[in-house]
Order: sequence, then structure tokens, then C-alpha cells
Amino acid sequence: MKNKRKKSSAIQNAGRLQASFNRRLRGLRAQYSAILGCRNLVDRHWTNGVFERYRDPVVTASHVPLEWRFDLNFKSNPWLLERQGINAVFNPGALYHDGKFLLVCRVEGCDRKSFFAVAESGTGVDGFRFWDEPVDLPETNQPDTNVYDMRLTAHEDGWIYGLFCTERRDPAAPAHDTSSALALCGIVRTRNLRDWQRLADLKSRAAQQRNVVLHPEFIQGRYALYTRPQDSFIEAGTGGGIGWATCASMEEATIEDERIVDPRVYHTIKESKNGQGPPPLKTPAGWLHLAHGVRATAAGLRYVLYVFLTDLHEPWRVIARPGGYFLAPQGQERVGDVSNVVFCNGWIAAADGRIFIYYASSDTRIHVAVSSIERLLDYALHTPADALTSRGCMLSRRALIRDNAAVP
Ligand code: M1P
Repeated sequence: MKNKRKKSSAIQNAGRLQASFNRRLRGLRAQYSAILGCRNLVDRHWTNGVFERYRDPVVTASHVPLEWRFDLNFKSNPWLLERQGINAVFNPGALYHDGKFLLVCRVEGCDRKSFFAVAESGTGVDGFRFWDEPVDLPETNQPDTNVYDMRLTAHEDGWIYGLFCTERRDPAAPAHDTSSALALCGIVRTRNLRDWQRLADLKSRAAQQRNVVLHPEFIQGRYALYTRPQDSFIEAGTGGGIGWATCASMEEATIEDERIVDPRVYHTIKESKNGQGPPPLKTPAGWLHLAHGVRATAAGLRYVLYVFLTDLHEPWRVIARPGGYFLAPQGQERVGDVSNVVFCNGWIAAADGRIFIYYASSDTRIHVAVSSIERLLDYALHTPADALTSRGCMLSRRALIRDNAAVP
């Protein structure tokens, strides 16, 4: 009798657990489809004329499919626990391909390791949905400990290249040092963003190379790269600046002729370090570049985005340098895993002339800002350069005020 009662109460408990599992799963699914179905609108509180901001981030950790985070089998996970959580989704490479806006996102698990995953949208501002599985990135014979920040370049040779940072423990570090790392440029190529071919890591003289970007066209028959040679992992040290280098092939990419084309400069937004963002866009006035500049503050490093323009035939030659930042973190963008950061390694020039700028805030989530080639060129060509002193900047502002006084 006692045993019978025990058995029936166990059955009742299992039934209750199953019911609560089902309820919780329905709730999770409803919440997930609400996030994916959310329409994104232009933020009417923001206006500088240069670009529109959008109210909501376009991809966040909550956009990652439930199947990637939860064991959905009642038998092995009766409490429906999130077993493999996602910490953040940020710094995507971007490409318009087969009628879709594609982002190759840096997805960071709770275990701190990042992997790449493609999210696609029909509008570019909302409805981003991850493909079924993350990218299975091939390795070289030296496994990557961490990979991140892929720049996608549809090169005129017909391949889509992905250049990314591959990080490994510094083999020269003593055993007690569990932080020192070597950051190098990993290279893959693909035709469809599904099948990826790994090429050898970029060889250069610099100890560390991050933020390496492939120029979309051949230059004098060679591949051209924007680089960021550094002698240490975080600090620019004696290196830094955006470099320019060429190589004969991407299969065993080796650079020797590296030179700095956009240096770090004292008391500017790129005082501590800088790095090329996405591949530049070809415009009638020159190659339009987006980059990040970093300066030190009492609260830590501050990352902002800035623009510059280089010559159409000599892309290493800067022809316009609008002063100050183009886009800086604001509101909720200021706070995250690494606060006070905006970072962009992907933008898309749509056929209708709109430019979709995919920037991440505070190493946590992805946003979009939308502009056009006309507006970005006007910004690049007519924003005064940084005068580099307080008085110089005041004089530039006073000239604006005086010109305005004469406006009828
Ligand atoms: O944390 C801010 C950024 O820091 C690094 O960029 P950089 O080498 O230019 O300083 C990268 O880790 C980047 O992913 C990150 O967003």
C-alpha cells in the first residue's frame, strides 16, 4: 500500500515537472519569437544629419537560438536549464549577398570563447535570424584559442575573404603568466559563407597584428592590406597606427613593405591606438574609410569611430581627415562588458545608396546606423580637420559662428 502511494506520488511529481517544462518551453519560445519579430524604428531623439540611429540593437545575445543554449530534451534536462549560455554578440563583419544583409557575428559564450555565426535579415535594420548552426571555422596546425572580429571583403579575384583575429597564449610566457597572448591575423575564404577554406595566418614583422583588413581591389597586381602592427597585445607600445602593406598572394600572405598611413596622434580621439574598421567603400571622391580611435580616460579606454578618405588610385594616401569622432557611444551603448566602446568592422553599401553601419557597443550587442554615400562624403570633405590645439579648434568654431552670422 505504502509503495503504491509512493509510486503514484512520484508519477504525479514527474507529471508536474513535465507540465512545468512544457510551460517554460512555450514561454521561452514565445519570448524568442517576440524578440525576432520586433520591428526597429529610427530613433527620432537623435539627429545630426549625418546618419540615423535606430531605437533597438539589431542583434543581441537574446537573438541566439534556444537550441544553441538549452538542452531541450525533458529526459536529460527536466528543469530546462540554460546549459551553454551566451555572454554577448558583437563586432560583426557584414556583406550583402543573395538579396540578404548578412552579419558574421562574434558570438561569445559564457566560457569567454568567441565563435562566428551568420545572422541574416531582409531589411538590414531588423528581423536578424541566425542560420541553423555556427560557422565551423577550419584551423591551421596551430589551433586558435580564441577568434574574433571578422572583416569580410568581396575581392575582385572572386573570393569572399574573412580576416579575423586569432589569439593564442604567448609561447614565450612563463608558466605563471596566464594572460600574455599573441594576436595574429587569421585568413579564411568562401564563396557562400557556408563552406570556409582556411589559409595560412598572415606573416609580418610585427609581433602582434589585429584589425587587419583586405582592400577589395588589386593594387598594381597585388593584394593590399590595412594592418595594425603592435609590439604588445593591448598597448600600441612603439607601434600602432593603421598600416598599409601588399602581398603577392593570399594563400601564403606575407608582408614586408608595411608603412603607417594613419598614425596615432597626441591629444586626439586616436591617441592611444586606432584600427581600420570594415573594408573601405569605393566612391567617386576616393576610398571612404571607417576606423576606431581609442584614448585613455580616468575611467579606462574610450573607443569611438572616425572617418577618413583616401585617394582612388593610391589608397594609402589620405586626402581628407574630418576632425573628431563620427560616432561615439550614447545612452545604453555606454555600458556593457567593456564600457564606453563602439567598434565597427562591418558596413554595407546597398544598391539604393543607403549605407548600413553595423557597430557594436561596449563589446555586448550590435546596432545599426544608416546614412548615404552623399552624406558621408559631404561629412568627410567638409568637416574641418582637427586643429590639434584648443585655440585652433576654437578659431575653427568661431569661423563657423561668423559665417552663420552672415547667413540671411
Ligand atoms: O574592447 C574593445 C575592443 O578591443 C580590441 O580592439 P583593439 O585591438 O583595436 O583595441 C578587440 O578585442 C575588440 O574586439 C574589442 O571590441
